[in-house]
Amino acid sequence: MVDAAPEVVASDTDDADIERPDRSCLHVANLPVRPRPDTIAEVSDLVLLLHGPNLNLLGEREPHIYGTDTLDDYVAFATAAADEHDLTIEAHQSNFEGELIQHVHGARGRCAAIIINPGAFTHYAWAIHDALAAFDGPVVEVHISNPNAREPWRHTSVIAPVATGSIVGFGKHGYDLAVRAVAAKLAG
Ligand code: DHK
Repeated sequence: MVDAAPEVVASDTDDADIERPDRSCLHVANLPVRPRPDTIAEVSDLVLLLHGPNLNLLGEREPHIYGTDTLDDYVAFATAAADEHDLTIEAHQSNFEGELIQHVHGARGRCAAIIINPGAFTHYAWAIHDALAAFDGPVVEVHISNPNAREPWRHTSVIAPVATGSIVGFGKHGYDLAVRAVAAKLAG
């Protein structure tokens, strides 16, 4: 549930007789209000689980970093956790930014939450950032490794600012934690 926007009232210490322009746009309460994030949760148990580029190679790719579990294993971890919370995982992987964006768009009004490991798109894909910003519901960013402990270019996430929260560095346990975080958020 979104907290009510704090009321901000412009201070008014000048001469009351001076004609002023309409300053209502400075009033935070006048900003458009996005639908409550839990609106869809009331009718859907679907959680979209998205994986970005190269994550189809999990199990073969740099196992010293990403381990030996396959993408199917990760989806299975998430599904097992979701079962415990009466949630349903819908999983997709793509190496294409536009395809991931289409999945995010397709989740609008249909899925209760999104869990996303955007792969390297994490670090520069502003279009995924914007797509997620247009989704009303919890968004959890997950990374198998801890990007902050790796090369400097991985230290920036353009996804984090539009995520409800980020879980990094816990390998497969991150997916379990992500589902639990979503369940807790949806429960209010
Ligand atoms: C996966 C990737 O493919 C990288 O590009 C990210 C992330 C980290 C992960 O740890 O899951 O930098």
